[in-house]
Parts: sequence; C-alpha cells; structure tokens
Amino acid sequence: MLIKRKRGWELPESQATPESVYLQRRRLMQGLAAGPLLLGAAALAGRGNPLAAATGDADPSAELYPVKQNMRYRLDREITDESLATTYNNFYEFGSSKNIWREAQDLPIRPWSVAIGGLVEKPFEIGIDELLAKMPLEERLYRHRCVEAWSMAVPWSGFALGELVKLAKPLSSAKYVKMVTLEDRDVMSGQRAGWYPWPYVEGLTMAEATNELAFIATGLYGKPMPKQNGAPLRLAVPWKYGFKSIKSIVAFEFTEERPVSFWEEIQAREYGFWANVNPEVPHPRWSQATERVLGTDEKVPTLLYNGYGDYVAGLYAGMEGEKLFM
Ligand SMILES: Nc1nc2c(c(=O)[nH]1)N[C@H]1C(S)=C(S)[C@@H](COP(=O)(O)O)O[C@H]1N2
Ligand SMILES: [Mo]
Repeated sequence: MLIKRKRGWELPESQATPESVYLQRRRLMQGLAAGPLLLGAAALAGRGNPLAAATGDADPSAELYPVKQNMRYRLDREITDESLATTYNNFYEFGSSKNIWREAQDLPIRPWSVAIGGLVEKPFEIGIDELLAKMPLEERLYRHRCVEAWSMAVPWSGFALGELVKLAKPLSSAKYVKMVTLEDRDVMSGQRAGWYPWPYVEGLTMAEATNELAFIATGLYGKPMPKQNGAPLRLAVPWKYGFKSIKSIVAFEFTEERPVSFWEEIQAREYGFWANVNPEVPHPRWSQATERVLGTDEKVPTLLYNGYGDYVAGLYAGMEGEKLFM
C-alpha cells in the first residue's frame, strides 16, 4: 500500500538543498567585511528580516543562533524565500488573512513561561530561556503543507519534542500531549473579534510526540522565531497538515483522553484530529492532490505523509478504521 520512497539523505547531492545557515552566515560575513560598522550578533541576526527594522526588537535568544544543521533532515526542493515565509502566515489570533505579520509584532515574547502538567510526575513551569539552555538545539530543513494546498520548505531551529517529553516525565497513563497557544485578548485581535473556541489547542499521541520528526521550533532561517511564525516556540510536524503545527505554545498537558483540536472543534468533518497529509483523500471542498509552492506558480504533486512516510507510516499500522487523513 505504501509506496517506498527514498529518504532525504538518499537523494543525489545535486538535489540536496545547500546548507542555508552557513551560506547565510557567509553572506553576513561578507556584508560585515565590506561595511564600515561593527554590528553585534543580534543586529546581524535581524538583517534581512523586514521586521527587525520595523520594530527594533532584540530577541534575548538571538545569540543562540544559528545552530548546527542536522543533515538527517534535508530536502528535495528549494528553501522558500525568507521574506515570503515570514510575511505569508496563518495565525488566526491576529486575524484570518495571510497578512498579519505587522500586527503580530505586538506579541509579548518575554517573560514567557511554559507550563508542563497533567499526567506527569510533578507539574512545573519553565521560562523559555531556561528551556532553550537545557535543550539540544539543531537546525532541520522541513517541508510544510497547509491544508489549504500551499506549501513551503524552511529551515527550523529547535529541538525534538521527544526531548521535552523526557524533561516532563509523563506517567505511563499519559496517552496524548495537548498543546495550548497563548490567550491574550489585549494583543490578539482575532481573539476579541472571533467566535472561535480560543485558545488554539492541538494534540498528538505519545507515539507521535516522541517520533523523531516531531520538532519544537524556536528559530527560523538561523534566527529566533519571528513572532508571526509562532515565537517563542511552536510545533513542526511536517507529515501532518499545517494547522497541527501550533504556534506560541504556553502549555503542554499530558492526558489520557484525546484532546479536541481547535479546528476539529470548529469543523471536525473538514479538520480531523489526525490530519496526516494524503493526496488521495480530498478535503470536502477541494482536492489535496497537488500543492502550490510558495513563491512560484508551480503546482507540484502532494506526497503521502508529505513525503515522510518512512518515518511515520508505522505509527498508523492497524488503524484503518480511523480518519487518518482529514
Ligand atoms: N496558534 C496558532 N497556531 C497555528 C495557526 C493559528 O492560526 N494559530 N495556524 C496554523 C496553520 S493553518 C498553518 S498552515 C501554520 C502556518 O505557519 P507559518 O505562518 O509559520 O507558515 O501554523 C499553524 N499554527
Ligand atoms: Mo494551514
């Protein structure tokens, strides 16, 4: 049933994406050598980002990036332009348009603490900077496939969700991890205006959360996570539709019951809990067979599990009765 696909690292070298971080670093260094000013790392990190100039915001985690690329997670396609991936977003807390990046600059990212609770040995809260210091940071190139049939490919920085699960020490009775986005009606206009069931919630099974692909992204393009992309930490589960990759997380709760996701609560028939990418299972209102690659007019075929079947298909063995793909 599954078509055997080559893994990322088996792709011919000519198709592998260049190491974006190192290229970017080189470009920055060239810029530095040519220019008369000595810029600090934080200022450098903000370069090329339309927002840094607009807000003058310095992220206290800036000196952690870029982090070393993990060559296990490479791509068969070009990386999306940074300017596109950071200005074409879905972040309904700031409105339902794709053009929320300016408004998202109001998101307060410090102090930021993450609550770990539910079925764990001992619930605790941890500040984002302490968490970043504890976790093994790396960069991974991942695809991202939105349920709306557009896609991108980006270099996330962050750590395996499995590392956070280890830190949390869940009890054996924990079957799911539920993640929750910040709720802040003063700043997030979408939470004031909408009838949506805020806060945004997502969930994974423990097996999914500890799969090697499940990633907590804290940076993008070798810099701290832009606010519009879900600063200071967001999920990246590239074999699932993009709405599973919840942004700006404030809580991880381990549960016995399957959590009801934000979009599942709104329209379960269209946005299910599993939401694994499958070109052969159409959304009730559109086909999922192809995707529009951000930054191009190209439509390319969508792949089962977004091309990550070798990593994740086994998670769903024997689950044919479930609505795994919607
Ligand atoms: N809290 C929250 N997380 C979210 C969303 C959202 O509206 N709110 N949108 C999701 C959707 S539909 C997608 S496609 C991705 C978009 O991530 P990006 O803006 O970094 O491309 O974020 C996901 N995570
Ligand atoms: Mo999406």
